Amino acid sequence: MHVRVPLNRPELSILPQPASIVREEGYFQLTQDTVIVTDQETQAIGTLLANMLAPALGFLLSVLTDEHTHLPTISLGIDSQLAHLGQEGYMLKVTAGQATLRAAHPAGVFYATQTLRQLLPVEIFSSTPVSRTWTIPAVSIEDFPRFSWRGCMLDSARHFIPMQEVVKLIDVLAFHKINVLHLHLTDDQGWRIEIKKYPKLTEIGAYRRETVIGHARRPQGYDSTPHGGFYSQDDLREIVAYAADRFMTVVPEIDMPGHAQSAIAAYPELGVLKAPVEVATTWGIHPYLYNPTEAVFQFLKDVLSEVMAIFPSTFIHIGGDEAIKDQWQDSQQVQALIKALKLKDEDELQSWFLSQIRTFLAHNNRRLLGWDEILDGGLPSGATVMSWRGMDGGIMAAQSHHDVVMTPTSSVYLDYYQSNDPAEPLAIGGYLPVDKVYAFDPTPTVLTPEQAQHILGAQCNLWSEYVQTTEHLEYLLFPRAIALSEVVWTPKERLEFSDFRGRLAVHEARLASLNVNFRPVEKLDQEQMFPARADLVVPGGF
Ligand code: TNX
Repeated sequence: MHVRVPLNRPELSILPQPASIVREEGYFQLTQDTVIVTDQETQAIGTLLANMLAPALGFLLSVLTDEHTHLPTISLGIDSQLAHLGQEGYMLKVTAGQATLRAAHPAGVFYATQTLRQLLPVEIFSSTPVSRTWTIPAVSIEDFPRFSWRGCMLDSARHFIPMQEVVKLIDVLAFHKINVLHLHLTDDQGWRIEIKKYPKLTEIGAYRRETVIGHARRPQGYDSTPHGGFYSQDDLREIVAYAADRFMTVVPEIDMPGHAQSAIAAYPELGVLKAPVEVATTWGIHPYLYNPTEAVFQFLKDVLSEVMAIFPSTFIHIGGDEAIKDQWQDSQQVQALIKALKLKDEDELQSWFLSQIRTFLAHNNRRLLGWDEILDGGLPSGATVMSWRGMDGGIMAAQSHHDVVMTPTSSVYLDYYQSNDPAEPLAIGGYLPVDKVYAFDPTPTVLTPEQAQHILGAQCNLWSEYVQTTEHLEYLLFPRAIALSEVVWTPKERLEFSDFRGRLAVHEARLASLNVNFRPVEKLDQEQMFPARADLVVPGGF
């Protein structure tokens, strides 16, 4: 008998909500006798599942590739018949006798295991053994994502995010079926990636003398405390491999031609002024730009070569944002170049600059991705746009047949305040409560169906100017990144905030067991008590 159940039934609190889920009768019991049976392509996923369940179970389930077992099984496998569910879709059927996880591709089987974890009692997330009966409700699930780009950006440049936190967040984000981790690795306040050919990038560029205290628009002095750190190439390879095992791509960002002060602090000859400058100690837009010369292009190509050797991602993010052009305007040599190239202005020079980089990346079979300022002065051919200053840049790009990732400040900037509560920790500004993230639709209605195909998906961005601890980082991420995960995974017609809220209330016990800090959902009820704060102005390019 098939029963359509209310979506927010606690035992079926799955985040993000699957495309279709039907509760069947009965339960599967997971015991010491249960075995995980896999085929060759899903063996690693089976092992990962066994390892994820082991701490709470207190025993490690065996992973076998022998199909003729008589034991109760969790069966993982590839089934080409499920090609209609796409690259990442899956089927999960649980009966009293067996849990069957199938997909046309391994990514789908991985996502089925993440759903399975959420069907188990919440104690399964405990890091120490819990003695209880482990039941899984009988269900039929067919599930697939709405978008192929389901991302989250972490800013390791403004405040360094330690290795173990990055690894922890990969686990938590993959658990919510996020499949892109965008790492913002370079900025005015710090260079965070080891480059062997240019050791000073990290020797000098990875450290700043001190940091502004309080909000940069209302500074309260400087803290006289050095801040810094960087990832070695081995660290980054470990991050890439860890993410790949969880079907997540790590997209590196090397910002140019602006947000380059830490690189210029390390090698002043890269800059327009050639004068020494230190790694920035305050936030906001800084004027230091790379000089558009052959030597600087060589430097950038050398850096990108090392980046590409670490990151297999097809997309390489080159920033392109907030490059105010004062230094290019004031430089005779740059102005002469603009003339010689018969360009109209500095915006066209930026477009020309990025076209050089685009060509280099294309020779290496990579694609250039940049913030929407790369539209200024003409979009380099084949470039993909990350639309952050609203949706318009993304709309323009999609209309001219370029791929787009939507990431507008108004819907997905997790550095914004999530509440008007005066007790909230200092943030950059803005107001982005979780329900506003949830209401975000990455596909603008003005696009034709063909143009809408260019919307690869969306991501949330967590800029870290005001984020000094991992607890704070997680507090800003959760639950808003989970709301985003549902926006980009679940079919639009299945999205309903009150239902999400109900499931989230159950889910919080899982997050707590996973040692993840989050803003409790019950606090949402208090929100109307707080008057709108005048200081939560939209920061806009701060
Ligand atoms: C704008 S979003 C920036 C970042 C800041 C952020 C703060 C983007 C491409 N550039 O450099 O950290 O605002 O919200």
